Amino acid sequence: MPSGFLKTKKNKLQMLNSNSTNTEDLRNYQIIDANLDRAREGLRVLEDWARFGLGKRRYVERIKNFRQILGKNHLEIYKQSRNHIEDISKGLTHQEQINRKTAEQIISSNSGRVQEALRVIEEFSRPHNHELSKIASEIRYEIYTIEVELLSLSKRKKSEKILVENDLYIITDQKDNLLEIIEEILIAGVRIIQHRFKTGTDKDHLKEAIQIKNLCKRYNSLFIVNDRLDIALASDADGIHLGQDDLDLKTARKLLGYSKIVGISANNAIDISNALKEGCDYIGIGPVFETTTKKNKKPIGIENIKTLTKDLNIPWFAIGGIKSNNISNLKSNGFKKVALVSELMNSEDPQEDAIMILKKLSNEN
Ligand code: TZP
Ligand code: MG
Repeated sequence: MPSGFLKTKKNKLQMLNSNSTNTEDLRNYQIIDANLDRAREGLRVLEDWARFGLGKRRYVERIKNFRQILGKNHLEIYKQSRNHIEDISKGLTHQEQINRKTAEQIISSNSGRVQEALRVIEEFSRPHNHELSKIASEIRYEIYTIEVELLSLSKRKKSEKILVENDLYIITDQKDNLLEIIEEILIAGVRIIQHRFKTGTDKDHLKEAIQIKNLCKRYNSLFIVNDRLDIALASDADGIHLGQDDLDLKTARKLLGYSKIVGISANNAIDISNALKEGCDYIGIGPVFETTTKKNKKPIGIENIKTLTKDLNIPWFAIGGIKSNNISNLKSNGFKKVALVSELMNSEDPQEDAIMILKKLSNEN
């Protein structure tokens, strides 16, 4: 078949089925064959991360579907062209491949691999297999979105791990030397900080939030903003903490995206159940005891909290009136995680006190 042959629909089909394929066609088919394999391999990496790394069935199903569509379109003529020209670049690796260590790097590079392969398929199949070209283009666009979503979910997974692995959650109060206090607490080993502010200007809050966020980042710690979604977004916080009168969880998720965690304050069975249904990442329950930080909130007490948290299987933090000297009592009642404001914010030596509290929370004592 001469090159530049006018390809009517009938002729295209004939070409796909005939044995009289010319050299240019064979080259194109070989390229498509290699790239279909490449795309499916990359998709398999993304699928397995969605499955085993994230446990996200929805993504597993979507990605598997793409693999199957590409598999069905991997025609015999493409496979038969596999060895048309010897592949002189076989086994070639790049330093970048060796440097890939984190799940995020693997997701990014394999999404890129899939996108590139699909683009090649799109170009080289266009003249003879318009259907495949269109499929490649459609899947490529979907992979752009899936890449972003998988990366966000992976980031959130990291934050969730910090929530699970750490038992001390520190909330800020307005202090002149707040940054110093926070750094001391971070040095002590605290890995979760919530920035809480009730008075002052937004400008100052944002400035301070960014400073705390940078500190937290340096110490691989979570930075969560209380109440304010705008400040959380602008400071690129790891998440937000919402009370029952704040923005609802669904709206917060919609605006924050998949990468951020959302914590909820709940102190009764209905609020806890709603928070769980809507997919919050952790719950703050309290006040356990009377507290001057939230004067008009009636304590709910240890026994009530025990009942409320009996079947709770996400991280939860008891809050309200918790001090270094009542932690062992809470621990003996089965409480594992606590959140504190005044105990460390008003401490003479926040670092030393944080170390002591961390010790009490661990099983060392
Ligand atoms: N939510 C319930 S009690 C409380 C909040 C924010 C305040 C806890 O402060 P403190 O000083 O640790 O008692
Ligand atoms: Mg609030």
